[in-house]
Amino acid sequence: MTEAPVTANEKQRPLLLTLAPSHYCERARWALDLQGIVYDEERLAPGAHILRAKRLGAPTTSLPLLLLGDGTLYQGSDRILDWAGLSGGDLEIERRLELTTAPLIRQCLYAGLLHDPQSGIRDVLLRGTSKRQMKIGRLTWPLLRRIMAAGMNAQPGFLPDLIAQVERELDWFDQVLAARGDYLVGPKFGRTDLTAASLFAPVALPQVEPVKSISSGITWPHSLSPYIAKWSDRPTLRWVRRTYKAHRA
Ligand SMILES: N[C@@H](CCC(=O)N[C@@H](CS)C(=O)NCC(=O)O)C(=O)O
Repeated sequence: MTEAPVTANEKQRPLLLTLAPSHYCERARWALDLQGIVYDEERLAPGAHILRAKRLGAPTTSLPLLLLGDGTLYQGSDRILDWAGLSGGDLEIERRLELTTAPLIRQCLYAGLLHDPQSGIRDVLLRGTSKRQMKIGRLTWPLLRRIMAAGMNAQPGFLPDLIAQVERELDWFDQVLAARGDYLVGPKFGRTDLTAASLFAPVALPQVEPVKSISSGITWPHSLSPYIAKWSDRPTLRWVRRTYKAHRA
């Protein structure tokens, strides 16, 4: 079989490196899609991402990373949004979402998911990665899951407090929406809407691609399922699903 010729253009496509279910990675992915930027995505398994980021010379190991054809590297969803030309957001709202709301949501969900062998989170984290990473990820999962839980301080004992803190973030954002309406800044969909919708997506569960496929197969543990159900009707999460439906397709 002859290989299809690779054009210079294809060679130079930006490469987005992700941990697929990460909401920060979804934020970057959505921004590139919204701006019509053609890129490739490389999904990495937790653990394997550390080697990849270090080899690329990234300052830290966190994803998303965006690698341009000329070797320029952008780390962090915020910088990737800037590079993609998404400007004009509300800095204060985005900062709270990025630095407080999103880490809390992640810590809370992983405090339940990583400790329940039936949750399906292992397969969600490994889906779409290379065969080798998938194999190593499965073999090392008992250790990997403990390292992840320790790294995020995601322990089941913290769940009552984490749930209360997530509820405070939902209270805050319900109020933001009540004050601003469906578009947070200006008359149309923009950077802050995209940021809020993507960072709340893990609890809003929009049934829109690519989030739908990436997160499929999750079974919520009993420690979380009543809250996921209860939160679902909150204005914030209804807005997230509406926003995904209207703007993510
Ligand atoms: N503020 C960063 C946060 C990125 C972040 O926390 N990424 C997580 C995934 S949700 C990560 O890569 N964790 C693994 C690590 O730091 O090695 C952003 O907006 O990109």
